[in-house]
Amino acid sequence: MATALLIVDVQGDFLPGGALGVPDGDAVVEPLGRLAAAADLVVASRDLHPVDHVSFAARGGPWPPHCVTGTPGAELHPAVEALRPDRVVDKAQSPDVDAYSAFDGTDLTAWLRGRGVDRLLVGGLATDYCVRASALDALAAGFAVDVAADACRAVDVLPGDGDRALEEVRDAGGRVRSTAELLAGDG
Ligand code: VGL
Ligand code: ZN
Repeated sequence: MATALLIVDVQGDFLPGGALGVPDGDAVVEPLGRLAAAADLVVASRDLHPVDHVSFAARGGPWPPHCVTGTPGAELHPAVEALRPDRVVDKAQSPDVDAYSAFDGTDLTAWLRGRGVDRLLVGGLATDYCVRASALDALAAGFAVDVAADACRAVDVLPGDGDRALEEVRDAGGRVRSTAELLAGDG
């Protein structure tokens, strides 16, 4: 069986200086590169919204406009592009529906199963939203899940949101490890 790295939403608007920049968000890129080299497959997800998306403040949603299709903020970090992901999975493209999980409304489960994947390493942005939702959905779908804590960063709208998200992943049967631990193969 195979292990895939899932790189969650490492896009311009979630990086420092972006519309919804995650503090220190660019720090995830280096550990993700090391994990990619150790994984059998690499999948990158993208949050990809139409201009009138329901999650935007103009429609009463919680967020400023971000990751609008065709804008630089929607593009993957160049270092993630350079990893040449085996699959890029887009989500939350419908104007009236939001989706935090890379599995929500996509064919990702079937795509992974079709390639013999039984285990996912997960990192990216943001810990408390799309990493959390993707890891929980992966566990619910029956994959073994290791979140690389140092390869994630949180929005932390409320202080501690990121840590609480990792605790939820643990409670659901996932593991939270450092990139170094995952590469050493312990735990
Ligand atoms: C995300 C907020 C809004 C994420 C996406 O990728 O974590 N966060 N849309
Ligand atoms: Zn979004």
